[in-house]
Amino acid sequence: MKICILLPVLNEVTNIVELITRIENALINQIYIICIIDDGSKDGTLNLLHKFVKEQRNIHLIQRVKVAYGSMRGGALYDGLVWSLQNDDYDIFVEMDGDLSHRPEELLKGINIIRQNNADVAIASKYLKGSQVTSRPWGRLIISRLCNMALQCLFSFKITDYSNGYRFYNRNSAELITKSPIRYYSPIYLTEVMTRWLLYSCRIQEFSTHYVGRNEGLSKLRIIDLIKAGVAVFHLAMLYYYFKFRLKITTESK
Ligand SMILES: Nc1nc2c(ncn2[C@@H]2O[C@H](COP(=O)(O)OP(=O)(O)OP(=O)(O)O)[C@@H](O)[C@H]2O)c(=O)[nH]1
Ligand SMILES: [Mg+2]
Repeated sequence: MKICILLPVLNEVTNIVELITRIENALINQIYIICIIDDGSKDGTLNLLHKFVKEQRNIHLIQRVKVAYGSMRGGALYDGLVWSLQNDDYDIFVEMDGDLSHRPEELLKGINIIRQNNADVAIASKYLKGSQVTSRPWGRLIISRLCNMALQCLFSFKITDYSNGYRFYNRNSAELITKSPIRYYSPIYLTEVMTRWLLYSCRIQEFSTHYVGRNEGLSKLRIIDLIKAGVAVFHLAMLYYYFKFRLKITTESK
């Protein structure tokens, strides 16, 4: 089975070499590509990435231009996904961050859930028994916990972690993302995609993870991202219940 890892990066010079090396070590004997989407890093990340591409490591680099002030991580993931769906017959898609928060050593754990068809979507959840979160400031821990509780109330209690971007899914679930327009290309993209998977009754399985808070490099998350996310969540909830209602009507009238 062919695996495509979608990796959005912006100014991750201190992390990228270690991350790629650890991914390569974790995926020995697997058929995979790392699709890196950079939005104009200015700290030397791009030089390193060009070097990797020249060395013919399993890397495809997409270079975009950052057009918004806030984080465009969602848009980067989306563009990487569109490229991967159009350019090869990948079976398993992985989303992960470029700041070493998501440990490459857990890649096979998520990949095998999809490979064995135990689920359509697998999520590394920070909030399961057995999970661990280290090096994360208290403030971020509390915000993340509260946001997830609110999202559980709005959408589904089946999911414990809506905000961790360490996710694995099969081709059908990938195609659901590009099937109709996405409204948010900011970090709330993760929640929008999750609502779509819930709407289409994808089989979602979470597994325990060790999340390591960012040690190196600067966070790209701005206060504006949090404000935008708060408004977006209510918009997404309205859309979710509207489409859920429409799907129910269509199914019942068949
Ligand atoms: N291409 C692209 N990548 C981005 C952008 N913003 C963030 N990223 C990347 O997306 C991933 C997640 O971003 P982070 O800044 O770590 O966000 P976070 O994990 O919510 O916040 P921290 O707790 O500070 O780590 C990292 O690999 C970033 O480099 C962006 O605008 N464009
Ligand atoms: Mg991070």
